[in-house]
Amino acid sequence: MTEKQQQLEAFRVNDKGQALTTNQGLKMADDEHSLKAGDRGPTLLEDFHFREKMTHFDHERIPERVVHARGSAAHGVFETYECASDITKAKFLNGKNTTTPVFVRFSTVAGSRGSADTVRDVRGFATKFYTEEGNYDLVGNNIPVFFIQDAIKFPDFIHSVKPEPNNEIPQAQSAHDTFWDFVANNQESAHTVMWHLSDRAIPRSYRMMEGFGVNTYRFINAEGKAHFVKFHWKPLLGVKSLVWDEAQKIAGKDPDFHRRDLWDAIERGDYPEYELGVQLISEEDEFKFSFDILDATKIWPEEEVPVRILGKMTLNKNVDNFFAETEQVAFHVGHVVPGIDFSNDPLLQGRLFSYTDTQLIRLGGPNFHELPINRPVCPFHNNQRDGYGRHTINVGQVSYHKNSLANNTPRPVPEEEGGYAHYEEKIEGRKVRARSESFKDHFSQARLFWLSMTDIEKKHIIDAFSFEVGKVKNKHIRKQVVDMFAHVCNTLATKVAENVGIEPPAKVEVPNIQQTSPSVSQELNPVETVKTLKVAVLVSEKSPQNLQELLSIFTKENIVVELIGSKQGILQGHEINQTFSTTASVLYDGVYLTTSYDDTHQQKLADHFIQEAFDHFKTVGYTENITSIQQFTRKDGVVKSPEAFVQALAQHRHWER
Ligand code: HDD
Repeated sequence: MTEKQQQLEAFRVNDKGQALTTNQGLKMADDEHSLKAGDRGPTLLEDFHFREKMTHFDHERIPERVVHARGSAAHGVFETYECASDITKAKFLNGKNTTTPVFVRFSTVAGSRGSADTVRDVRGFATKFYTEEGNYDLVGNNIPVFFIQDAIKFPDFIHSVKPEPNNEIPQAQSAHDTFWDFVANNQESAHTVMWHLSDRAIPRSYRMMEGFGVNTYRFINAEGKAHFVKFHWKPLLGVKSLVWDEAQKIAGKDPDFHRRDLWDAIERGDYPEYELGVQLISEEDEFKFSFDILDATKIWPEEEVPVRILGKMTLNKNVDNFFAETEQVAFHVGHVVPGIDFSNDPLLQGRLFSYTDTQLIRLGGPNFHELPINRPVCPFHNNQRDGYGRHTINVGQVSYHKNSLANNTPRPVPEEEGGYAHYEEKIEGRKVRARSESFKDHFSQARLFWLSMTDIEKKHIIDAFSFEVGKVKNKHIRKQVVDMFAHVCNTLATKVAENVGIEPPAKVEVPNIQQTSPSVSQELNPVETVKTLKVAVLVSEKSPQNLQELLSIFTKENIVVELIGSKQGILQGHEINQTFSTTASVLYDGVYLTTSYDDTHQQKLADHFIQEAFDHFKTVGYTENITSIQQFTRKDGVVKSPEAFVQALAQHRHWER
């Protein structure tokens, strides 16, 4: 058990088997009837039990997060592969095999708490490291760049992507006028929009997406030497995505798709794993790049600045209580430890204000650090006192510094002994409301990203543009968007223009980008594994008698299998988990057919199941000489044995169809 789990254990309460009491501990004889003046009479004010129960219920909700409201979280542990003391003195990154408990919350950005998981959106990837030096929060996303450069524009950007204020439509979607109006009028968004329209924005699973710190931070080692740093999480299962049609259907069939996937994987013991890596640029090299390294709309191409892998995080425990843990966890980019500091990235600087500020309203006051999930595992002492919901009973008469009554304690700790001291960066300049000239190139990296895509990735981006801009009602905005993205690629913009019924853009000059950055392409960096992919096996009484043999070929490879039939029950000793009405093809990574169905309606449903898997480029396998499959055979990824199926499944999608 990690230190954090031990700490949480003290707060866990199991109500099972206990007597029902009020919050004052009074056992109650009845919990079903309010106290009334006569059987049919009015309820009495003296019914303290009714009042307490109802009052608590009436106050059960807290404001949802203004962004990233929809999320899901898990506990785990981070372990270093090597000692990184040459670059940072942060103790949790020093030493080999150093372990630190973590809590990670994944999220979508735009939707409300109850919105669907598989919408097109950036995903949040926030990690709290409970280190011995205090909590360190790495609050990142699954896309390495951001829509804006300066935090003062964050409220504008978020207002534009959230449901429109007059009618609160649409939920959890960027495909509407205000978002695209913002994009067209704030062209710094170009690069991130390209990522947002790529497959990155519809991940297959939280377990199969990268994480990025996005902003530029600083690492400082014990000698005081500093590097600029960008953080990366790389999933061991590789980066995989849904296809758009599938994502939309899942939003209806199983709006909890990602949440369920994460939960189920951890319950099965298929613990999600991610490697932590850093890109480093020394202080001397700050100005050696064609982009400004403080600009959050820019990546540091991995080919130019390689990622150094420091360790691995494993998520191995689900929460016990969603509200107490997932909902109440409070992340903040300003929660740092010695060895980690900030850069002057103007987006990061604004974030440093916003996170604590938002917790004050969301968690109802300044004592949210005392909530079990937010407590550091090391002791904390200062002279802060009182406020709503204060738990700590600070004893003694002193709550100020300096003092002699408590021998001048709690005392500041010198830097040499582990006290946090900010990096002494030299700053000069005028006070201005302005943006540096070096932040003004908005299209070079948008084009770099585009040129780095494979053909199928490019097609998906064009399709996504056509969908999103096609949903924009205002023709002028459509035109502006098309004209804007002509600066990335004229062919792209022209195709979108055609699809959305707008005149093609005038030819404009595109940035002179020759190179590509293959590391940004998912397709060029496949991790071909079938581990934990989910397969539907279609069965009936007519299935061959060797079901067990087939299933063990799959389970040996750690494939997750569900049996689908026309009705539930037991077949050859195995439970038929789902029927065509309780599940859907879109919820699986591949389909294996062992039977045809006598009932024509059931056969129709089975055909639809296969057709959808086929249309979504998934692996389809079959054992029998089944006539219904014949239309698909000899197509890529449609295979006739379980062994061939496993092999084809590792590719995940068969785009060549
Ligand atoms: Fe933020 C939440 C990630 C820019 C203001 N942000 C939030 C969460 C993630 C991010 C993952 C959810 C944390 C959780 O699970 O509780 N945010 C990012 C990234 C950004 C970014 C990677 C760009 C580099 N954010 C950003 C800016 C501002 C904020 C520029 C404001 C100046 N973000 C917030 C917030 C939230 C938040 C309003 C809402 C809930 C919360 O903080 O706890 O303060």
